[in-house]
Parts: sequence; structure tokens; C-alpha cells
Amino acid sequence: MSNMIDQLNGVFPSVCSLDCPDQCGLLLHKQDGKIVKIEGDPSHPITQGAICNKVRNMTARIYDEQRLKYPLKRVGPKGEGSRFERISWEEAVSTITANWQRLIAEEGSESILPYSFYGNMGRIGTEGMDRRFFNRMGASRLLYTICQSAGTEGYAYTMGGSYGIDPEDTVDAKLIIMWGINAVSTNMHQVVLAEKARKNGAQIVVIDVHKNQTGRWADWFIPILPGTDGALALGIMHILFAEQIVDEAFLSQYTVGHEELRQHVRQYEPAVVSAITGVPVEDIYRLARLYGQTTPSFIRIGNGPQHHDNGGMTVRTIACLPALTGQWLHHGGGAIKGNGGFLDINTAALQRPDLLAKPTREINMIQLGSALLELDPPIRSLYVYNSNPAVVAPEANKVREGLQREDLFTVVHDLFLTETAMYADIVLPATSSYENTDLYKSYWHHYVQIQQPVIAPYEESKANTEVFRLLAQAMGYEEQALKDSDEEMIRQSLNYPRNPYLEGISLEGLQETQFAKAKITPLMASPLKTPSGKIELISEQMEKLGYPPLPTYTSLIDDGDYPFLFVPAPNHNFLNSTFSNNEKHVRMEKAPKLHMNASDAAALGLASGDMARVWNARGECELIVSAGEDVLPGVVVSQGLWADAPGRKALVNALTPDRVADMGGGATFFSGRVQVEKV
Ligand SMILES: Nc1nc2c(c(=O)[nH]1)N[C@H]1C(S)=C(S)[C@@H](COP(=O)(O)OP(=O)(O)OC[C@H]3O[C@@H](n4cnc5c(=O)[nH]c(N)nc54)[C@H](O)[C@@H]3O)O[C@H]1N2
Ligand SMILES: Nc1nc2c(c(=O)[nH]1)N[C@H]1C(S)=C(S)[C@@H](COP(=O)(O)OP(=O)(O)OC[C@H]3O[C@@H](n4cnc5c(=O)[nH]c(N)nc54)[C@H](O)[C@@H]3O)O[C@H]1N2
Ligand code: SF4
Ligand SMILES: [Mo]
Repeated sequence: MSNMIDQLNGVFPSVCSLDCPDQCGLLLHKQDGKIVKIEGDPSHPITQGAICNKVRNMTARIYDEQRLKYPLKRVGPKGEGSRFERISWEEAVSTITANWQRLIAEEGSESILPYSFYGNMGRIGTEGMDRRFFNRMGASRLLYTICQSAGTEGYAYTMGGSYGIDPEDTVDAKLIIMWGINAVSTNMHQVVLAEKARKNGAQIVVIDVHKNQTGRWADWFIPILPGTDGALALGIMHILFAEQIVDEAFLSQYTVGHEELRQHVRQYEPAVVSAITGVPVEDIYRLARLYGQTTPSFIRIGNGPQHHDNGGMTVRTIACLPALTGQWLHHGGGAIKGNGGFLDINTAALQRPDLLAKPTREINMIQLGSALLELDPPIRSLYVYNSNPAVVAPEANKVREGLQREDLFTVVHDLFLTETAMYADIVLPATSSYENTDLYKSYWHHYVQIQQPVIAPYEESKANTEVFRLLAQAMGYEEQALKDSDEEMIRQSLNYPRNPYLEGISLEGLQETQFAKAKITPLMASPLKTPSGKIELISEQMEKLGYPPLPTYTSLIDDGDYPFLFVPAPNHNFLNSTFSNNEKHVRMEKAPKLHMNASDAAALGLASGDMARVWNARGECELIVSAGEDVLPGVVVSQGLWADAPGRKALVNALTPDRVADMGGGATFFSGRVQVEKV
């Protein structure tokens, strides 16, 4: 399969690079050197030939007329409607490095900030040459908090790290709870596996603030008020202990703190929990008994409960549930929040933190706006790649005000002239993942995969690793680590004896087989990575850090005197802001909507189809009302991160808070309050 680029026709294996748990195996069909069709790889055990609509239509994005072809420099004012001129790579690189050298001499290397996320999940392109480069430079360091950090920390207090069950085992579950995950849109192969379980008699419960496509697919949909899931989980525990439907043998052998927890959850009586969550008392009983009496039961914990002020503790709390009924010992029972821990690679070898001479300041990526506007000493240069912060980051108006600063030298490396790129001084064209070599590891299933280039770089575009090698050379950085090839970096990452699950997985092997499953052993067969080695229902570690040691419900932070909680969630046809600028995907998604309860809409004189202005002190946007019974009164839900477009004012992140969640520096996208009125 070496040199697939030169083969003008044929079908070639690939992997989906998007930030999606499914990380599908793909087959790319080429005709005359171009990709003409993308389908799921039937031989991939998870994908089994089926992929989402977004990626089936990905060729429209790869060959979109708007794709960046060569480097650009800005010639108009910063921001919306800016203008750019073509320049050479030489000029782009020398402009960037001349600015950086001057800044480093005058203000120090911490005046430079890299900003990135997982627009492409390839490890060496997102956590490889880039990290080496900025470590060597001594730039300010970004905290990668925008997605799952609060819940990941919370889950780890209970379970010791990102370890759940093998999703392939969930076909054997008899009860599946999708908890705050819109899996039909965001984790479609978990839905496929759940469908198989359902054919064998499993029931599917969905707990969500919005009866979206996933709620409609459920056997039982439980609507809940945003940010109250921790209380519901504690109410379930209350009933499980009170009715003695717990597995005492499991609790004694595999957990610490079950006696303390038993006492502690007495306060979470169903009536109390019902008043907090909006879930009727009889439904809390029904859910607790169903959960207590069904084995194996599986909980898929999504990002919904986590993008709140109390997100870390909420996930930590839900993660305690499977232990109460001993689910972790039953094939198909347990939970998945994330499974990244099993596929840990050698990040020290990949990222080379040793190249950082001394620790530099850390900047939370969800507070980019205030970082740009308020930090002292200031950030003078921003280098953005794999991310579109002008759309995806909270407090978008602050972000854009910061990007507008005339004394900020901004570089954006992307496939498109994104909203963020409109503020750049220099724009660099990026290759698509199908043009690159990279290593992929899922955060849900247990497969490691490889991408080898299938098509030549589009016009003058370059991969992230290539750009950082060029920048390193121009900066005069001599370290071999900044010259390593993509293949060398993959080898270094996989060479990690500390993770026995990866044993036998190598670059050469992946080049042969395209994907390989890690050698996973049952979770309870060896001590967990918690301080006690057991499931920690009580956590001394948390107590030391100032958290309640037992799972505890705390309410959302007061976000001002606005009547509605606003949940701006992802949508079906985009992936975060990716695809929101591609005509085909926008057409499939139609228009940005605001789902609200019919009673709330009526009180405001709004009907479905009306344009509503949604606002708070942070900003405003306009969305089309969809009134009905899909959300509870007092809650409004939007879907999708929409690109800027003429006549559309759908920047939902103009309204979201940049408050930091209780754990992990995490984002609180869903804890904001808003007012709604007719336009
Ligand atoms: N099609 C598509 N797929 C995607 C993405 C995309 O944008 N589009 N994004 C990808 C990324 S980066 C991620 S992190 C994942 C995220 O995917 P998910 O884990 O599904 O997370 P979200 O879509 O953010 O939210 C899931 C659900 O939580 C609900 N929710 C919000 N607040 C609460 C709450 O307090 N309690 C409960 N119970 N539910 C709540 C929302 O209504 C939504 O239905 O999906 C990935 N896959
Ligand atoms: N309101 C609200 N906001 C949210 C969320 C939400 O649920 N609600 N979800 C949050 C979550 S979970 C996440 S993960 C973030 C995601 O935020 P981002 O990571 O910023 O995700 P995208 O919007 O997909 O932007 C990725 C960008 O990377 C570019 N890109 C793709 N491949 C490459 C490459 O190889 N090289 C370079 N240089 N660029 C590339 C794409 O073209 C795209 O412009 O958004 C967060 N924002
Ligand atoms: S976005 Fe997700 S479901 Fe779609 S092809 Fe990629 S990995 Fe598969
Ligand atoms: Mo995410």
C-alpha cells in the first residue's frame, strides 16, 4: 500500500480524523487521482461499513472551491469581511519568524500563545511537532479544557482514569442508559451496538434535557432540568441502598467508602431529588428499580452533564452507580465516559516537555477572550491550528474583541478562511487528513489506526508537522526532535512499555493492517489507578483538594436574572464548526433553531417558525423558534455551531459563559441563562 498517492484509481483504506468517538475505518475511492467517494470500511470491527452522513459527504469539503490554496497575508482591516493577498511560503515563514524573534527579544517567549484543539485527531499533528516546537520556544502553554476535561477529572476520582468497558461488549447489556449524550448524532456506532442489544431484549433509556433524535429513539425518555443529573444519580443510590438492591459482595471487595455513601445518600430522598431535577418521584423509583434489577446494565456518559458549572462532580457521581450493583464484573455491564486511558501512548517522547527550559504560564483555552484582553504581560502573538476559536469558544464577543487588537500578531493554519482566520495577519493552508501521515487512537473504542497519504497535498497546502519543521528551521532551532519525520514520531509514540495494552502495535504492523486492537484485560482484574486501587465512592484525594469527598449535588452558579437556561448543543450534520461552512452540510442541516416549550413560547407570543432574539449581558443571537414538548419549561436548546453568513446571526457562543467548571478547568457552555423575545 505504500505510495497510494501515485495510484490514480482504486480503493484505499483510511481513518476518520474528526473529533468523534467512533473513529471510523474508511475506504476512499479514487478516480483520476481524486477522491470521488468515501464509505465505511466493512472490515473494521466497529465501523462495519457504516459511516455518518457528514463524512459520506466529505468529498464536498475536501474539494470545496473555498478551500485555501496558498499562504495569504491580510491587506484589509481585521475581522469580518477582511481581505487577503497571496504570498509565498517563504514570505509567510519569514514574516512569522521575524515577528516572533522580535517579540522574544523584546517581550519574552511567553508573549506567544499557541491555540489548538482536535480539528484533526491525528496524534503527531496535534500533540507532536507543534508541542515540541512551542516547548523549545518557551511559549505560553494552553490548557486543553474545552471538551471533556471536567468530566474526565471527575470520572478519574471514582475510577482512576479514562477506563470503561469495551463498547463491543455492550451488545450483551440488558439495560442501556444514554446519559446526556446525543448518540444518534455524536456516537452512531454506540447506537448500532445498542440496537443489537435491543434485539436481544435490552431496554434503552435516554436521560436528556432535550428530546432530540436520540430521545425519540429511546424506549423510555426521561427529561431532566439542565445541570441536575448529579441529584438524580444520588436519588437512584438512595433507593438502591434503601431497598437493598445493591451488590454487597462487590462493594466490600472492590470499593472504598460504601458505608459512608450509604449514610450520605439518605438525604437524597426521591421527593427532594424530584424538586431539583424535574423528574417525577414515581419515575425516579421506576428508574432506580429498573437499574437495580437489571444485569448487565450499561451507562454511556455524554458531554451534556459535563458542560456545566458542576460537571466534574456530576460525572464523578454518575460513575459511582455501576459499582453499587456490581456491574463491572458482568460482561457488557459498567459504563463508558471515555476509554482513552487504555490507548495511552508515549506522550513524553511525542511532545518532549524536556525541551521546555523552565515552566511557562498556562492559559485556559476557554478564557481566550479575557486572556487576549486582560493578561499582563500581554499576549502579542497567537498561532491557531486545528481549531476555530472565534466560533467554538465561549464569550465569543470577547474572543473577537481580543482578536481585533491591532498589536496582536495572529497566524491561522486551517483548510478554510474560518471566522478566526478573518482576524489573522498570516493565513496558512492546511492539508486534509487524507493527505497526511498520522496515528489515531479512539477515546471510545480500543483500536489504534494509521493514516497514510492517499492524495497529494491540495495546491500549496502543508501538514501541521511540516509547517512546524519549517518554522523550527527558520527560527534556528537545531534539536533533532524538531527534524524527526512523521514515521519517526509515530514509532516514538508507540514505544511505550508502560502501557502493556499497546504491546505488539507498531508502525510497520499498522502499515500492514491499517488498525489494531489493544490487548485489553478486564478492568477489575487488576488494581485501578485510584490511590486505593479500588473504586473510590469516597475520595481522600478529593478532600485534600477541597472537594466534598463523597458524591454531592451542587446547583449551577447564578448566571443573572434571565428566565431561561440555554443549552447550545452540537448538531447532526456539522462537527463543532467543521462543515458549517460547507454548502452541502448547511443545506442538510437547514437552519439554526431554538427549541422551547410550547407554554413558554405562547407566553412570549412566539410560534414555531418565528425568529427569536436570544440575549443576555454577554451578547445576542437570532434563532428560529421550534415550539413543542421536546424541552421542559424554563429551558431553551439550540443545535450546532453555525458559521458566520450574510443574513444569519447564529453565533450561540456570544451568549455562553467562560466560567470554569468545578474540575479540570472545564467549559460551562450549558450553564448560561438567557432572555428570549420576538424579533
Ligand atoms: N454530529 C456531530 N457529532 C459530534 C460532534 C458534533 O458537533 N456533531 N462533536 C463531537 C465532539 S467534539 C464531542 S465532545 C461529542 C459530544 O457529543 P455528546 O457527548 O453527545 O455531547 P453533547 O452533544 O454536547 O450533548 C449531549 C446531550 O446532552 C444534553 N444535555 C445538555 N445539558 C444536559 C444536562 O445537564 N443533563 C443531561 N442529562 N443532558 C444534557 C444535550 O441536549 C445533548 O442532547 O460529539 C462528537 N461528535
Ligand atoms: N456552544 C457550544 N460550543 C462548543 C461546544 C458545544 O457543545 N456548544 N462543544 C465544544 C467542544 S466539545 C469542542 S471539542 C470544541 C471544538 O472546537 P474546535 O476544535 O475548534 O473544532 P472545529 O470547530 O471543528 O474546528 C476545527 C478546525 O480545525 C481545522 N482543521 C482540520 N484539520 C486540520 C489540520 O490537519 N490542520 C489544521 N491546521 N487545521 C485543521 C478545521 O478546518 C476547523 O476549522 O468546541 C466546543 N464549543
Ligand atoms: S465523524 Fe464519526 S461517525 Fe462520522 S465517519 Fe467520522 S468517526 Fe465515523
Ligand atoms: Mo468535544
